[in-house]
Amino acid sequence: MSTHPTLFYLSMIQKTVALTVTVGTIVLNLIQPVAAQQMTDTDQHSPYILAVDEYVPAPGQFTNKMPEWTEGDDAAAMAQKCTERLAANEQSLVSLGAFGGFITFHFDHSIANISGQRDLYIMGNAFRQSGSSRNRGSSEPGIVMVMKDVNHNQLPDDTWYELRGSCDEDSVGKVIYGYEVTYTSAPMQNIPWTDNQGGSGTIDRNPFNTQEYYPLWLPSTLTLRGTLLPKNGYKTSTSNASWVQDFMAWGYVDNFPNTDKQECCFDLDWAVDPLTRQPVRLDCIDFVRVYSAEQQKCGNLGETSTEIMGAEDLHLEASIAYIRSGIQVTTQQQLSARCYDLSGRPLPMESSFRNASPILIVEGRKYNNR
Ligand SMILES: [Ca+2]
Ligand SMILES: [Ca+2]
Ligand SMILES: [Ca+2]
Repeated sequence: MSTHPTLFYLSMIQKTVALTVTVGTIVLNLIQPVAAQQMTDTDQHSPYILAVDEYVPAPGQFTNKMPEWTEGDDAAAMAQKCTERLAANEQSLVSLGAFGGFITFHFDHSIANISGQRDLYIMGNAFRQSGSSRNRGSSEPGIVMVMKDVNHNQLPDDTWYELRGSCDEDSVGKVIYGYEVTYTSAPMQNIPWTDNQGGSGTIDRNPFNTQEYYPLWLPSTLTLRGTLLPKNGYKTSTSNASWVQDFMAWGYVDNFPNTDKQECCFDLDWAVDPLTRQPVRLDCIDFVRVYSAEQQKCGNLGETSTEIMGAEDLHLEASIAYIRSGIQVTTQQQLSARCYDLSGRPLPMESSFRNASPILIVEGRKYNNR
């Protein structure tokens, strides 16, 4: 788990804001806790990833390599290496390995769910087969999960929701929800796995990547869970080098090329419970997770493993405006129950507040009370 460097979340530490409230001729100096969404204490916000919280790749041919593990690196060091690759639109690749491998990251503000718009752009390294008019080439679909920091502790320890994708609609009966795989370390050998469906297999070594394939900073067995998508890889000839992968129709990371931007953009309206698939209404989110959602091997290409190259809030200004509106509303609501005069006597704030048409000042910004 990484730390949150120099982060200041208005809501998450229950920031205390000094208020000056003028009600008619009465001037009150109040201390009010503000419970709004997450935002760093700066005037300049970035639409790009601020930091990576967790990096738990499954075994794979690019695990320990992208980013590179070096002796002594623990989970926090590996998360920091991912931050260096992804934050501030750096656009270096991070590989998530085989099924279930994941990464969790956050921005310097909550991302609002703007109605009727996609909210989040996530880049991978998918590409279209040259000369093909079909939607196929290299597609290693990863599933997006999102979380709101409901308990305001700056940690991704609340409830994860999944963004549904096209397989929920066009592959009914072929998707396995609640899939679970356990990998076991086998130094410098193929990595064995078993799943909760009675299946088993291996993540195989190849001559192109000669490092250890099991994540070296993690325990020697690793159980990863999620939604398993139907296999999308197949051979186009008898050659083991002729594998391609069909693009899923929509809703996955590392599925379409980044240049097909709309196909790499996600709507928070797609959020569902990961198991029941019941839709969930989210007004904003604080953490994003991407996990590798295939368990397949494609000849010389090896195992399918989602890569991520960065992410972007598609509507930075709208997200910031939403957070600021949350501060205003929450503060006004709390004022009705928490106002006292200068000698400490409770005031019937709600009625006098409305009748006097006061101006509320929060951090130097003025708001009308209507
Ligand atoms: Ca939206
Ligand atoms: Ca939390
Ligand atoms: Ca890829």
